[in-house]
Amino acid sequence: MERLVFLLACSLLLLVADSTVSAAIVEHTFSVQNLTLTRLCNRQVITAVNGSFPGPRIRVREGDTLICAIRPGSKYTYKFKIIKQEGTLWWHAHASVLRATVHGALIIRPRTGRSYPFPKPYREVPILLALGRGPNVSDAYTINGWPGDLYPCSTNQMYKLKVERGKTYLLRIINAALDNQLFYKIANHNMTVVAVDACYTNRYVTDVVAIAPGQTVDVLLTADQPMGSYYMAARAYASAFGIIPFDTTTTRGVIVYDGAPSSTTPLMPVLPAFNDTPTAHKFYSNLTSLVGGPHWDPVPVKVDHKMFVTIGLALQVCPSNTTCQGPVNGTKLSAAMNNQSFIPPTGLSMLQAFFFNVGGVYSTDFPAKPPVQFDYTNASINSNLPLLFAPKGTKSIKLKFNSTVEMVLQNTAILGVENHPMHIHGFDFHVMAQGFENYNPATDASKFNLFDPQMRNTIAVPVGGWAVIRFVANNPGVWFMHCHLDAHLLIGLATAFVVENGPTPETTLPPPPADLPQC
Ligand SMILES: *[C@@H]1O[C@H](CO)[C@@H](O)[C@H](O)[C@H]1NC(C)=O
Ligand SMILES: *[C@@H]1O[C@H](CO)[C@@H](O)[C@H](O)[C@H]1NC(C)=O
Ligand SMILES: *[C@@H]1O[C@H](CO)[C@@H](O)[C@H](O)[C@H]1NC(C)=O
Ligand SMILES: *[C@@H]1O[C@H](CO)[C@@H](O)[C@H](O)[C@H]1NC(C)=O
Ligand SMILES: *[C@@H]1O[C@H](CO)[C@@H](O)[C@H](O)[C@H]1NC(C)=O
Ligand SMILES: *[C@@H]1O[C@H](CO)[C@@H](O)[C@H](O)[C@H]1NC(C)=O
Ligand SMILES: *[C@@H]1O[C@H](CO)[C@@H](O)[C@H](O)[C@H]1NC(C)=O
Ligand SMILES: *[C@@H]1O[C@H](CO)[C@@H](O)[C@H](O)[C@H]1NC(C)=O
Ligand SMILES: *[C@@H]1O[C@H](CO)[C@@H](O)[C@H](O)[C@H]1NC(C)=O
Ligand SMILES: *[C@@H]1O[C@H](CO)[C@@H](O)[C@H](O)[C@H]1NC(C)=O
Ligand SMILES: [Cu+2]
Repeated sequence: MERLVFLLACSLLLLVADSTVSAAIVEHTFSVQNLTLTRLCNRQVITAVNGSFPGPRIRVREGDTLICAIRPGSKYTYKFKIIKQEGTLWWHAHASVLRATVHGALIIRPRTGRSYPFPKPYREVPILLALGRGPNVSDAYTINGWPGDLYPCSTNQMYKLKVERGKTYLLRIINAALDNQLFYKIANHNMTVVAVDACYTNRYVTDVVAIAPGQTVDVLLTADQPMGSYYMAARAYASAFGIIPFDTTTTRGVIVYDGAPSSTTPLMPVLPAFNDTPTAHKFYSNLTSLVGGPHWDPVPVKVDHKMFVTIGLALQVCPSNTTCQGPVNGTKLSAAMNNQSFIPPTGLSMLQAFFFNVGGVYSTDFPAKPPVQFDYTNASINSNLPLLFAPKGTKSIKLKFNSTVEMVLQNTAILGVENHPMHIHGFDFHVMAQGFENYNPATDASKFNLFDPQMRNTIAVPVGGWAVIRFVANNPGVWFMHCHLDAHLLIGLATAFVVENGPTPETTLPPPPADLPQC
């Protein structure tokens, strides 16, 4: 377990050397152990941190340095500088099988002296949505580790939140499931979204939240309904409904008003249908950023790198002496961006290769557009498509420090359309516009929101559609970009940005910690 690499909160934390620690230093020890749980009528052994599922909640403030040790007394520690603003992130194990259970909330508080740009909530409540068990089609979803009473043997295995009538709560919702986007709803209550992916939004009132793996959504919930109890519930948003099997169960927890008679039967929200793309799209596309709010960045106007990137599935030819029965005989499933299917290097990491200037680990020739143009979202031109067989490689995108990237992410219909939640490490990006079918620069560029586009680190690209993002490459290093559906990440739906150093010490990648474990 020493070699388990924790990717703390995925993105905007910087692994730093000892010399650069700052503000408060928060130390945490993670003890990775087997945990025996009784869930869904069975005793199950899972890998968990500190004997709890989800793992322990970590609280820090903006600017703190977080030091994590895997197992008490371990000589391997990981130091992270919290460069991210206040908000909700999550920490998790890197290996996918472990990530299903080795994860927890990471709550970043405003630094002392700064308040929230919304009314101070009475209490904060993390809502961690996850799988009951992974990594294949799971048995159950869970809310804060509990499946809820719709599952067998689970009447008392339900997350319960007691609230005081009239008070406002900040729910920090995290989707930690490996492969499922989710709809989340609370009976008879609206929610007011105030942040997504730890970026403030204009307040947005909704009765349903759509959330992709890797995303977080912070909502204010006011207990303003009659005394009683109300279910909160989550189930899948399956954009490839009918093509890809998924867990169709529903997890629920209950919100109980303090003083409500214990005999009341909770009200159940009506969840959207699994394939309710209009509801998901409405939520995903209606959000806007809080202009002028803490940590807000204006939209970069001048673009240095324009990229058009297709995202979707592909096939890989199997060696002739193996039996391989993918969607087409003799092949197995793959996934690609611009006809390139990513394989991570097995030896030296890309970041180390970049820092020590070691060649042969990755190349920097990831194409800026697909090799051919075609009707990307037309399902009838499918099996004979030119991008069907994508070569495997470790191709990255080299960026000058401080240059601005604009990337059109275009879903393809190769083997079926699907909403892919694309995640970039190291940067928040502006979501300029999103839509269905093929991106058309002549008509769609005029739809760009140049004033208050939502900022995110994971964009759920509309199924059979596109999204345009912009960001400034002001964070030197090697940053992974990948689909946050684990099944797609594992078969190559990824690439990486290699961002050159800037002119000053603060804009130069620090050396790796001396005690960085060798994998
Ligand atoms: C995990 O448990 C250890 C030992 O009991 C404790 O010192 C540590 O603070 C716990 N870690 C977290 C992150 O809560
Ligand atoms: C944890 O459980 C796995 C599988 O059940 C077993 O192989 C392993 O030895 C256990 N590890 C410890 C430390 O008990
Ligand atoms: C997941 O599914 C794959 C393919 O169907 C199978 O080979 C594998 O054993 C399954 N893993 C688990 C943990 O059930
Ligand atoms: C939720 O908000 C909608 C739209 O603003 C409103 O029509 C509805 O009455 C609200 N519902 C509750 C329970 O407050
Ligand atoms: C919100 O979504 C609906 C449905 O997709 C759309 O008609 C409307 O224009 C959107 N509003 C904003 C402000 O984005
Ligand atoms: C298939 O052929 C390759 C190359 O000749 C060889 O390395 C591999 O062991 C063979 N695999 C099987 C399953 O026979
Ligand atoms: C798949 O291909 C193999 C080898 O070419 C062949 O023996 C087998 O019958 C094929 N299976 C199907 C379902 O077509
Ligand atoms: C999709 O492609 C087929 C085959 O080229 C074509 O006949 C059809 O018109 C296309 N559909 C649309 C909506 O363009
Ligand atoms: C995609 O890559 C494959 C494998 O290298 C190649 O055969 C194919 O021509 C490429 N597609 C296009 C459109 O260039
Ligand atoms: C990055 O670019 C911005 C805007 O073009 C400029 O204001 C800033 O000074 C640049 N930063 C560095 C370190 O070059
Ligand atoms: Cu995907």
